[in-house]
Amino acid sequence: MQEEALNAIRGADTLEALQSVKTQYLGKNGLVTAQLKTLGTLTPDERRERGAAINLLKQILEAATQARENELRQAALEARLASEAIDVTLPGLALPAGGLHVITRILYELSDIFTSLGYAVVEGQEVEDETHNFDALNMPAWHPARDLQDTFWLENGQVLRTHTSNMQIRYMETHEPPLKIVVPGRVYRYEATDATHESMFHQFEGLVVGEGITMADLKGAIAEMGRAMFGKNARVRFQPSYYPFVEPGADFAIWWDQEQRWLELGGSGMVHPNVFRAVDDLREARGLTRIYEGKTGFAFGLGPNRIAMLRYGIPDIRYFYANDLRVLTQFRGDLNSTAPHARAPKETM
Ligand code: FA5
Repeated sequence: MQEEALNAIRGADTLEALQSVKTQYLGKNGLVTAQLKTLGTLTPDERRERGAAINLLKQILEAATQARENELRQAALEARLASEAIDVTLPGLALPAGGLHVITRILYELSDIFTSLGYAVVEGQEVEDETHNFDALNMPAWHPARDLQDTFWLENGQVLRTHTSNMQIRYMETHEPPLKIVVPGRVYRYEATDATHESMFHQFEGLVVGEGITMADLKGAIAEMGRAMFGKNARVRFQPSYYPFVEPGADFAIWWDQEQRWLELGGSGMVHPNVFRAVDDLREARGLTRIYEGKTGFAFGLGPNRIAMLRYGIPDIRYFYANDLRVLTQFRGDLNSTAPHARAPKETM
């Protein structure tokens, strides 16, 4: 019986099977228990001998059952650990990462270029009054640029600024020369949209004022920007142009080597004396010194959307603001490359 029982115990491959083997031999109605019940029919000597033998058998089977149970529990634990094992060397799940908008990147890049040339970065308001958006920029009420078609007027008589040039006036009104600033920002025009025109778009303005500033300084600054944006062989072209707030005025283009053509970027020129006069009037009204008349300076304003369209081959300006992730995620890129711009000190007026 011992051999038979031990085989059954060792052969039990689940805890349930082991339990039924145990019951079969050691249970209340089990085979070993039945043996004990026969002891009463024996002589005292036989009973002692046989009793000891049955007890020994009982102990052996109990020990074997316990050992088998330990084995089965250990195996179950190992199986569970194996099935739940985590491989910490596997690569993690990639979460979708956001990034800076392509226009933001261009504005940061431009800000960084001019910061390295000693310019301060200034941002300002998009809701503006006529004085700062038009009048002080030598654009009196009769000027064609003030045509209602071009401007979003608010009910209170203010406008959504049509260009970042408003910040030329705002900055000079409260700061003394010499000064060098650039102004990235949003502007608005009441225009039908098409592939190259939006009613909301971005501009990047520059203003330098001091003593003896010349057209050569303007060309140097634009050429420097061109080289930094488009490589050291970039060439700059100036063509005469008219803006009421500069004299002389010039549009500038950069030679786009890859495309073998000129890329019209924006307008520029020497700050018009009427602008300095208007700024001094505004300063005087604030109780500040008239300090700008007789100074010299240059200004420029360009469209960063155009840089992005041509640099990345984006055929339609409306893609920039449509929030289509299929477009935007193409410019997630390396955030480190723009980190210094994000850290550059910025004055908000
Ligand atoms: C101006 O806005 C002048 N303030 C620029 C300036 C500043 C001249 C300082 C002289 C001195 P203009 O309207 O040309 O100029 O606009 C400048 C640039 O903004 C254009 O070259 C073009 O790149 C961009 N732009 C103009 N209108 C739109 C539009 N509707 N959608 C997208 N980009 C536009």
